[in-house]
Amino acid sequence: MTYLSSNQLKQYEDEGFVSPINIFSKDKAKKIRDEIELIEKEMPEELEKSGRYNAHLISPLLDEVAHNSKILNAVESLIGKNILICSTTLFIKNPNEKGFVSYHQDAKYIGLEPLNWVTAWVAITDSNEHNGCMRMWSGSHKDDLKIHDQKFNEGNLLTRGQTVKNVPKEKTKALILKAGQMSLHHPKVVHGSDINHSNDRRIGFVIQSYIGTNVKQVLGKNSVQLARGIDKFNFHERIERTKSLMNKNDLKIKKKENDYLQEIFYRGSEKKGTY
Ligand SMILES: O=C(O)CCC(=O)C(=O)O
Repeated sequence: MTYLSSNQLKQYEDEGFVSPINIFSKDKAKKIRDEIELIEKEMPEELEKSGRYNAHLISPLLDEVAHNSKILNAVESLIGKNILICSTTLFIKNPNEKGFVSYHQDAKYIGLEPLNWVTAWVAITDSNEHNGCMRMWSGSHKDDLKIHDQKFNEGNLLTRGQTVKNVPKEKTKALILKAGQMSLHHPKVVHGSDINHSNDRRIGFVIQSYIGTNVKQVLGKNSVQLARGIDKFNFHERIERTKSLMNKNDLKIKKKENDYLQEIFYRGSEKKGTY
């Protein structure tokens, strides 16, 4: 189940995203939140800054999400049946912080080519206009890649504060999700998100991205996990799935992978941001 319907495929084709898609229950989402918060309590710096990447390598519940068959069925509808998991990111916006995401296109800086890949944004808490859900510029994935300013601005949760100018706000759509739902978005769709004005955290676990086995990393190196199918290309090194929470060896692998990501994200940049 949960292969995308023809209406959902049309939404993706026309708008560059499909949302909302039910994945797991609110109770399951709460258990996942508890596991994230346990890691934060036991290892206060582990998920901070560039540590927010690849938490699925140290958390069995996030690993389960990344390999969830409902998500993979939907992803298969878009990129085919041979699927790799290439990095994940926790996008957390705490209340009383000024975190936002400037409008950008993922394909501009992630280095994955060809664009046979898709990002899954999984809501671990509700995500809505009050707490800073993602907004998508509907249809913008049909255009070329746009010029991005690099702003390194305070509060921006993107590495370099990559920003597309003059986004017509009236053409953007809020992706409102309940905890346990997800959205899928195209590598070229312009999207961003505002500040969290609520008094609770907004947590998104983002598989960024699911890539077809034919996709290369052209800016550096990423290791991957096989999520489904077969990989006859073998472009990437493989990482084992975690078997236990905060396992010492997994923590080392996560660190190594995140160092690779820093090289990709800051390639050619004179300055380095927070993430
Ligand atoms: O979580 C957010 O607000 C933005 C996430 C994002 O930009 C992405 O998933 O590509």
